Amino acid sequence: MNKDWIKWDRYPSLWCGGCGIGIMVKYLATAFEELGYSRDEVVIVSGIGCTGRVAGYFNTDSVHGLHGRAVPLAEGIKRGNKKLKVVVVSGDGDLLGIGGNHLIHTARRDVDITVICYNNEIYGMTGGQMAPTTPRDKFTVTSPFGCDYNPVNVHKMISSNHSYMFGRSSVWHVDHMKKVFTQALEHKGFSFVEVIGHCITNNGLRVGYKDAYEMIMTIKKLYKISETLDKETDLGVDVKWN
Ligand SMILES: Cc1ncc(C[n+]2csc(CCOP(=O)(O)OP(=O)(O)O)c2C)c(N)n1
Ligand code: SF4
Ligand SMILES: [Mg+2]
Repeated sequence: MNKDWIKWDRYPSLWCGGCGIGIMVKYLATAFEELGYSRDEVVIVSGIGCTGRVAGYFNTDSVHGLHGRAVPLAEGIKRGNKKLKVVVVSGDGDLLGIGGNHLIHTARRDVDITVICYNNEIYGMTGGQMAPTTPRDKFTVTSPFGCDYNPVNVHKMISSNHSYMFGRSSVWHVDHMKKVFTQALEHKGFSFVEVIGHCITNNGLRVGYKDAYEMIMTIKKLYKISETLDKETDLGVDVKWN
């Protein structure tokens, strides 16, 4: 990775040791570099949350926006200057909970931006509460007997329009993650990448995981790279053109 993409003077980062957000940042920076993008043409937009702090670490123009509003902010930037590559990086709570309505409509309008969602299946920054992405029966601090509801179907949320790209990868499958980022960034039209990750501090340790390694190994075991995205544990890409 070309180190110019990251504001190294801000490290060590505020993320906990063992958190997967930094892994995602590394492979996104590598994807930018391998695609030959210049730092002047990339804008990173984030909402609020641990993942929302990503905007502050990229050595590009970036905006750390309001909670749930990263997507409309990014849409405005893109509509103002179509030459820019506008990339949203934010959390599942931010993009799919409070910001869910914006996401549905920006995707429907096929705005040419890329949205990258770090899905740790909880609200990390505020203490590990159950989120719309929390799988049924999963334990969190606010679902001590297991979550009673089905999680949102992210793939379906963004596919109202007949043109989109949806990709899912994980913090364990790093080469795959970089490939999916590359494909999403080059996609003409709306693209969304769900990165399956983990939160060790406010979820893992509180619900019985020993450490981050154990959480990442659980992701490795559960998620498989697949030709289709039939199951929510399939990693891969679905591209539709008009
Ligand atoms: C309008 C508003 N409501 C609630 C909050 C509190 N809040 C801060 S971060 C957050 C959740 C973030 O969760 P997620 O997007 O999944 O990010 P993570 O920390 O898990 O990376 C919430 C509810 C806020 N900052 N602003
Ligand atoms: S609280 Fe969780 S999501 Fe936030 S930085 Fe720490 S491990 Fe990562
Ligand atoms: Mg989260």
